[in-house]
Amino acid sequence: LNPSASPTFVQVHLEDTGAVQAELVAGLIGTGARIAPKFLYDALGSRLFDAITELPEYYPTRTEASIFAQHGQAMASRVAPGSVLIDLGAGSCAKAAGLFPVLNPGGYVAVDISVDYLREALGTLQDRHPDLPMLGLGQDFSKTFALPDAARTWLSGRKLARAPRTVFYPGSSIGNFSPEEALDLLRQARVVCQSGGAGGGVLIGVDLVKPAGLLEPAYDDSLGVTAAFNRNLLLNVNRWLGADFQPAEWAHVAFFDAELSRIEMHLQARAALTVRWTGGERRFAEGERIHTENAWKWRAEDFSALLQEAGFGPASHWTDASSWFGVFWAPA
Ligand code: AVI
Repeated sequence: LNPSASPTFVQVHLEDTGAVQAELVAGLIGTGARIAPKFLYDALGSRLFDAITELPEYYPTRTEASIFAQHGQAMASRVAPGSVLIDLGAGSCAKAAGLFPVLNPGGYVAVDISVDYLREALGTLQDRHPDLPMLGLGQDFSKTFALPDAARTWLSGRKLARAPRTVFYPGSSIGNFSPEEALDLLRQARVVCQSGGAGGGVLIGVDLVKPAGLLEPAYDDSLGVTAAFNRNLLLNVNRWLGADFQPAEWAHVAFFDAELSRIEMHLQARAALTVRWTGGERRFAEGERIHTENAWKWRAEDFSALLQEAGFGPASHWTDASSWFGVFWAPA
C-alpha cells in the first residue's frame, strides 16, 4: 500500500458557537458597527466569491494568474525543489496545483478553515499526483498560525521533517489584514518556514495601489455580485445569532480611502430600522453603516519592507505589465 496515495485530513479546534456569537454581538452594539469579513464565507458566500473572481472588473485573480504563467520558472529558481508547499486559504487548491509542475514540491499541505471544504479538492488532486504526500489542515490561521503537532507528525512520517517549507499565500488575501496584523501573520509564517530545512520562504500575492477608478469597480461591479456577496453576510449572521437582518434593507457601499490605502466595504441602512437577535437588538439610523471588510493595497516597496520587518531576507517580486499586482518571494 502506498501511504501517500490518499490525503490525510486534520481539523484543528474551531471556536465554539458562544465565542462566535459574543464576537458578533460586540461588533454590532458598539458605535461604528462592524462584522468581521470571515462571515462573508459561508457556503453561498464562497461560491459568490468564486463568481467575483470571474467578473470583468475584478482584475486581481486573472492578473495574478498571468504573473504565475509568465514568471513561474523564475519563481521556481528561488523555491527549493522538494520543499513542502503550505497553501494558506487553499480553497479549491487550483492555484497551487497549477504550480506543481514548475515548483516540484516534495509535499503539499492545504490549509483552510474547514477540512470538509478541502476534502473533495484534495481527493481529486491526489488522484492526479498519487506520489505527492498531501495533508488537508482545517485551521483558522487568521489569528494564530503554527503547524499543529498532528501536521508535524505527518511530515516526520513522510520523511519531510527536514524538507524546506514554502508558505504560499496567493490572491492578495494578506490585503484583508491591517498592516499590523499582516506583519504578525508574516512573522508567524517565518517561524513555520524556518522549522524545516534550509531554503524555506514565502511566496505571496499582493494587490498593488492603483487609481480609485480601477479599484472601486472591482469591489462594486455592474452585475451586483459583490453587493450580493456583501449582503449575504447578513444571512450568515442571522443563522449564527438568530437575528432578523433583511438583506434588501441594506445597500452595498465600497470605496477607496487613498490615505489609508484601502478599499472599505460597508452595508448601509436604507431607512431607520431595528435588528433583533436572541437576547438583544440594535437600532440603526437611516444611512448608518456596518463595516464588513477592508482590502489594503500595497506599494511594492512597502510590502518588501514589511517582509523585511517580519524577519525575511531581501524580497524579489514579479508584476504584470501594468504593475497592478505583485507576487513576492522572500527567503526565511
Ligand atoms: C479574498 N480577498 C482577497 C478578496 C479581496 O479582494 O479583498 C475578497 C473580496 N471582497 C470583495 N471582493 C473580493
